[in-house]
Order: sequence, then C-alpha cells, then structure tokens
Amino acid sequence: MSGGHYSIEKKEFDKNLDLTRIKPYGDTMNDGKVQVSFTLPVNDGEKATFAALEIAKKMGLENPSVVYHVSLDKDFTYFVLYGNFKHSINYTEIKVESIDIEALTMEEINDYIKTQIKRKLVVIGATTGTDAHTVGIDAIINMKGFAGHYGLERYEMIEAYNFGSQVTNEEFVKKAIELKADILLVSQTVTQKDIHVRNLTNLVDLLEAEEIRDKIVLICGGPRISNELAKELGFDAGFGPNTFSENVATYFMKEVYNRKSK
Ligand code: B12
Repeated sequence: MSGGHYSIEKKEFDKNLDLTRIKPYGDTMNDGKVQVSFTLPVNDGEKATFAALEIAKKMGLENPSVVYHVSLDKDFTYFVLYGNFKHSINYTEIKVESIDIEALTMEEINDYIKTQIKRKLVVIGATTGTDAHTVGIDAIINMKGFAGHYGLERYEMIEAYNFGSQVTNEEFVKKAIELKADILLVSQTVTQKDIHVRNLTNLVDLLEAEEIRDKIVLICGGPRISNELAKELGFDAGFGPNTFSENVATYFMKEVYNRKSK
C-alpha cells in the first residue's frame, strides 16, 4: 500500500487526525502511546521503579507504567515503560532536505558518464577515523555489492578504490590528491559522543586547507546519516540506510555533470 493511499484512507477512517498536531499512535488516534526503555545506574527494587516512573513523567509521559524491569548487574537496572506522550508536533511545518532523484540502473549510469562526461570518474571511499565498520562502504563500492545490487567497482565508467576502515582523514586526503579523485565517499557508523560529527567536519577542514574542497564531490553515508546532517557538516550529500550504489552514483554523476556545465 502506498503512503499516499494510506493517508487518504486514514483520514476517512479517523476524523480525529490533525497533521498540525500529531502524536504517537497506539490504539486510538491521538492517544500518544509510546514504549520507552532505559537503564538506571541503581539497584533493582521498588525505589528504582519509582525513579523510572518519575523519569518517564519528566520525558512528557502521562500515566507511565513499568511493564518490565531486570537487574543487569548489582548497580544497574533495565526498564521498559509504557505511557502517553502529552506533547504534539506540527507535521505540516517539517521540511526535510532529502535527495529527490530516481536512481538509474548501472547500465544507464555507465551510458550517461560515457556520453555526457566523456571520461571515467575516479571514486575513492573509506570508513574514516577510528570507525572499524566496513560493511556499509563495501556494500557501495565492492564488486559484489549488496542485496543484489553490484558495487561501484563493477561499473565500466567508474574507477573505484575502497581503502577499508580506520583510515585517517590525513591519509584519505592524500589519496584523493594522488588519485585525482572526482568523488570522495566516507562511511561513518559509530556515532557515540558525536564522534562522527567531529570526524566529518575535520575532513572538510583538511580538504579546505588543501584547497580541493570545491574540486570534489564530497559524500558521506551510514546508518545515522541523513542528507540534511551531511549538508550541515559541509558535505555535498549524505545517504542513510538502504542505499545502493545506483542511488549514490546517479547523484554524483549528475553533480559532476552540472558542475562541468557551469
Ligand atoms: C557488524 C558490526 C560490527 C563489527 C564490524 C565488522 C566490520 N568489518 O564492519 C565489529 C564487531 C568490528 C563492530 C565493532 C563495534 N561496534 Co558495531 N556493529 C555491527 C552491526 C552488528 C552491523 C553493522 C553492519 O554491518 N550493517 C550492515 C550495513 C550494510 O549497513 P550500513 O552500515 O548501515 O550501510 C548501509 C547504509 O548506511 C549506507 N552507507 C553506509 N556507509 C555509506 C557510505 C556512503 C558514502 C554511502 C553513499 C552510503 C553508505 O549504505 C549501506 C548499504 O545500504 C551493528 C548493529 C546493527 N545490526 O546494525 C553494530 C553497531 C553499528 N556497532 C556499534 C558499536 C557501539 C560498536 C563498538 C563501539 C562496540 C564496542 N564497544 O567495542 C565497536 C566499534 C569498533 C570501532 N572502532 O569502530 C553500535 C553503534 C552505535 C552508535 N550509533 O554509535 C551498533 C549500532 C550496535 C548497537 N546497537 O550498539 N561492530
């Protein structure tokens, strides 16, 4: 069922839906039902349960109830709670800067590069900083690709290099200069304590210092990356979960072409 179809049905089905004041949905429209889970650094027991309920109230939950709690260790207790979220948000005011392009096929991408750009594009990719997660960048670049979608190494008109994980920003910039890369692909998975933000902005700073930022298309991706965040951090685009090589290649070949035509 498509999103559009569903929303029309829902409006007919429930007259209480008001997109300017939406809340989480459980049993009935606007009930605000949510489930939250967290760990408290205290011993399991009645006092801990009381504390969990107080925290839920401070989160904006009405009628909170602890439906599960378990001692993780002597001084740590894990909780699952239900409650009714009392606030609402205006859905109609939300603007998200997503990449709105329809992905071409590998063959169409090769054809476009051949006829419009007239030379191979050099793409380098890595998971940078201390991040050791390689599966995401491999899914995009490696020959065999991901979920039946070949990676960039398979594309006739793309010269792709995958430098793996834990590549320092300095090494990555060096490779970009050495290989005269057109496109830089950075993967970031670990987001603890905003390490990805620091790492990604540091790369932008280094590229600017080398005076090559404007010459390349700079793209990042990962499970917690959005196009909006990427742009905020000084990247040209960002891709999140369920990205395939075709999505990113369609974007960057058009970007290279547009810049070339200017
Ligand atoms: C496998 C795995 C590992 C393996 C990685 C092995 C390897 N060679 O990659 C190992 C065991 C090493 C590992 C280690 C750690 N991990 Co780990 N790991 C995972 C796990 C289970 C799967 C990740 C994965 O492979 N996903 C599959 C790929 C295909 O998905 P993806 O990365 O999202 O990629 C897609 C898109 O995001 C996008 N994409 C990704 N990159 C790029 C780049 C570009 C340019 C583009 C266009 C698109 C793109 O395209 C891809 C395909 O669609 C996840 C949990 C989970 N189920 O997701 C935790 C997880 C990512 N790990 C986590 C953590 C915390 C760690 C450790 C810190 C644990 C620890 N305390 O030691 C360490 C960190 C080590 C380090 N220095 O980085 C957390 C991250 C939490 C956070 N947000 O920070 C997770 C979410 C687990 C959890 N729930 O806590 N991990």
